[in-house]
Amino acid sequence: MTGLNGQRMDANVVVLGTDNVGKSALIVRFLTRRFIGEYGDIESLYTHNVVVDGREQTLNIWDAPYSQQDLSSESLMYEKRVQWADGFVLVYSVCDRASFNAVSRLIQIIKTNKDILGVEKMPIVIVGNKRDLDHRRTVLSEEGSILALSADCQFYEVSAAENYHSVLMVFHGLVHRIRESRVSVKKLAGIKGIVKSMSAVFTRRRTDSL
Ligand SMILES: Nc1nc2c(ncn2[C@@H]2O[C@H](COP(=O)(O)OP(=O)(O)OP(=O)(O)O)[C@@H](O)[C@H]2O)c(=O)[nH]1
Ligand SMILES: [Mg+2]
Repeated sequence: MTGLNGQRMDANVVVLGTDNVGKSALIVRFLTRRFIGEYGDIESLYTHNVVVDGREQTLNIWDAPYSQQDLSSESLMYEKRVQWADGFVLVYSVCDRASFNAVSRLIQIIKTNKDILGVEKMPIVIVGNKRDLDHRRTVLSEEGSILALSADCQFYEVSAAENYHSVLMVFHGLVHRIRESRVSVKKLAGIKGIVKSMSAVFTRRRTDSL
């Protein structure tokens, strides 16, 4: 879908993370404001409209159960997903250290793939879910912040089970990032255009003086 000025109005979001971290819970909370407890493992694609900074935004959200995420970088399925995406939500559980480690690996894979595609800065939001289970916490908030800082991503700790607002912030944050990245892609294209026309001027001068 494109807007009046040719700008795309929708954005594709992929939600990734290991088994049982609450990816589906997070998405369903965002879409319905509710927490229903059990979500099954059906791969789903949702479309949802949000208003961010007074502007409407259509989000296409891909929920892939971990069992169906083949994240080896050679896999065709994975490549398709990265190419389709305008932004990522990477979810771990604050009570699951392995799920946190997996997020670091995902960031590396996404960045490598998007570099190949020539994307400057990929919009990524890191989410530490299940913050209500503080007594079972094995990943500190600070660890999430440090990872986000070092990878230039946004970071939120949330509880899909207990809170709607923080989940809303995750998706709003991602929309901000996606809009920023579109502006910078445009700017880059603009700069390339200027460089091209300038070098055309210089080339002409050189031939003129011959
Ligand atoms: N206490 C608590 N439990 C949660 C939270 N979010 C999800 N859960 C529970 O964690 C379990 C897994 O949630 P899902 O949303 O199915 O996890 P998933 O990441 O989609 O898992 P797969 O689809 O199997 O990859 C469910 O039993 C949820 O009820 C949370 O914020 N707090
Ligand atoms: Mg799921």
